[in-house]
Amino acid sequence: MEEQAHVQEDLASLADLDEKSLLESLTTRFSHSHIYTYIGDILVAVNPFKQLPLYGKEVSEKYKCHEKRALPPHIFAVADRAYQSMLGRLATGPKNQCIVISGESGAGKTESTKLLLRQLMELCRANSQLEQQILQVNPLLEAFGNAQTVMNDNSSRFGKYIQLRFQNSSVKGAKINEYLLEKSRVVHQDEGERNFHIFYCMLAGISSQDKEMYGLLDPSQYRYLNGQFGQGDMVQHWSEKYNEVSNAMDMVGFEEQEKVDMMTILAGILSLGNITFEPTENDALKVSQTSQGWLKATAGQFGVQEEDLMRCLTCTMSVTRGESIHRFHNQQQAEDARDSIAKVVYGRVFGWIVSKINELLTHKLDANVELSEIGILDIFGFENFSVNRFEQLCINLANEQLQYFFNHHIFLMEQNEYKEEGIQWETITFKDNKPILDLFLTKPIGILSLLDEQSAFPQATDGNLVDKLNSKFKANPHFEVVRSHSPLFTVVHYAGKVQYNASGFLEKNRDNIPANIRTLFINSVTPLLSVLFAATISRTGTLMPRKAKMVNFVDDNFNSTRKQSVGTQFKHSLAVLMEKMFAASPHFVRCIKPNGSKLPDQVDSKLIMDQLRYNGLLETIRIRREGFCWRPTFKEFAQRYNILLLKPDLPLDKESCMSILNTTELHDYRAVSCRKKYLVLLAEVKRQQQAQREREEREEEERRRQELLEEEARN
Ligand code: AOV
Ligand code: MG
Repeated sequence: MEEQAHVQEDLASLADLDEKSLLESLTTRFSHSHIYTYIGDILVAVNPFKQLPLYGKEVSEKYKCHEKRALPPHIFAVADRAYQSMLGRLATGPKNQCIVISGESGAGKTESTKLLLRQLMELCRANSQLEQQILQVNPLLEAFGNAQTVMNDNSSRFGKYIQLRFQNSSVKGAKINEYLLEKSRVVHQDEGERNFHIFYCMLAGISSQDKEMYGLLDPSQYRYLNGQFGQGDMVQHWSEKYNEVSNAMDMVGFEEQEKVDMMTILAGILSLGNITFEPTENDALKVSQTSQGWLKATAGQFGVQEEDLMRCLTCTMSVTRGESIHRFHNQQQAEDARDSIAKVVYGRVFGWIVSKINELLTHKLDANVELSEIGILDIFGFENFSVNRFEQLCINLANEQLQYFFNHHIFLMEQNEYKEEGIQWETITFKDNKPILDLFLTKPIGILSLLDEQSAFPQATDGNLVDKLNSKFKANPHFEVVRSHSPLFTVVHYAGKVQYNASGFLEKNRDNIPANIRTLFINSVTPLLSVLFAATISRTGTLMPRKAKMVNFVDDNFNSTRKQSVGTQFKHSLAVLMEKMFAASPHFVRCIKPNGSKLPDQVDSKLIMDQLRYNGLLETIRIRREGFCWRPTFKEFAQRYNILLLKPDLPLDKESCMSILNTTELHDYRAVSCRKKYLVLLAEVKRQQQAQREREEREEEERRRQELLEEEARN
């Protein structure tokens, strides 16, 4: 039986598929190092947390233009299918392809993305400068957008959609959309976590001469790094990474001056973090005596006047009826101002890197040539922490949207299978999460529009927002009111209930930069900084849809007259993404984390089961079980039930099956032999069998209990 299970490569063809058999098959296969398994056309990938000899040159060659079922399940097979489908060599469907990779933190999404990219480059035999550039995009983005977290040493702190553009069979360009960079990490990291990789790379990798030029000091000095750096091997590791990143930048096409500017700005962020404040004699606030040096350093690194920087930190200026009013900060406000400058600068550097990559990788595209596309989506999975903030709300909304997309796809897939077998499609319901999407997105009274409405009132508080939500949605089955002094509310997501804490929602949704800070940076003598602030960019600016083929940073990304809220932009970018995805042929990769300790060869069944539920695989199975769920072959069926006819030597064919079925009371079956030689039975049969089994078990238990009682009575 065990031998059987681990060779079963497509679990959708298991005769008897349920939650338990799914889990068992996956874990048995995993214990034999078969980390990849199909469920129909979905690839399930269980993270091995060790290097397996699965990705070498020969394997890569083998998976070029192969027959789907001829080779074991593999991530390269997904690349091949997408590529062949794009070229129209496989079944019909839209030419554009999208590969959706999902799974929780540390499940292996980013590794899968890299393997897919690599194989796609092999498939189109690019071997050009462009191929090298495309392959360098990931290390570059990872340096600036990934960080060590408790869940994953190389955790992506942003979502991305990479689109490869092809003309016939050869790649001509690439474009990246990034989603929701976790900027707050720049100024604060939780226990056991780190800042973005690039800071450590820079400190370990830059020569001491250059460090002096950038004004970089010993890593232990910097508050934003939490005093954490590492020694020996660690420093060696970061230093090698730095060379990698530096090479990647050269390869993609960044100019030397841009690199220097970027590093100087990052050094400025580190210095800024060390500025502290103290009260003056007359109750105002000033930069503390001990951090005057840091103020000077920061101003130098940002290329701004020390005076101007200080003013931005210690007071807010607003213009009312042509009069400018200065309001002095208290200690907390000054610290907030400092941190928000660090966040906005980092966010813009990241946004700029993405735009620059896009510009460099699309500028050769000819607007008059028709291109087809393969997109790869590597996006954060569903999150449910002890405290869930605005970021979790956005992430979970994205996951609802993807779940909706997924549901539609598997539902259609099942329907097609019925069609192919010539079976009448009966009404099978599926857990449609549209009502939850509506709760978020409906106008004028979805969660996001109410959030915008409240954000527009300068006086509104997060508490007001929650009151509004409570009064509008108290009757909504996907919303729950929380009785508490804190601004809490609960959303019943497809993957379970999540309680959100609305503290900071309005602020984060507005994401305003005070006018004086913008002016400060526009006047910077560092060219890159002044470009970064020359116009309004949203933090998700690179997500905005664009018609232009050439991506010009200033004109394209920064040009927005009316600033949109973060929620609205995110909603918009999701809508654009969905539109693209619905118009493409989808491929799904579901990544599974086998244990919570990042260890090889360890399996935590409950953890896996939870993930199967979150990522919709259990729902896939449920849909199947509601329909013709048991799909034995004629041979299997005849072997199992020939006893009913008392003819053990019955030929194992369709006719025998029909005779067997005629002797039973069953009606809900279809015998089909056109494609897969299935004999299909309806769920009802299974239910009857299950009920019978349960009855027998109960009787057996009752009998044992009686025996025990009698025994006790005898003693
Ligand atoms: P994620 O992208 O899904 O998490 P990663 O792709 O970064 O997860 O994988 C986490 C770690 O698991 C990697 O750094 C590798 O050590 C290991 N790993 C993943 N896939 C493989 C594989 N196929 N073979 C060997 N090791 C692997 V996150 O970005 O945190 O949501 O936010
Ligand atoms: Mg990742």
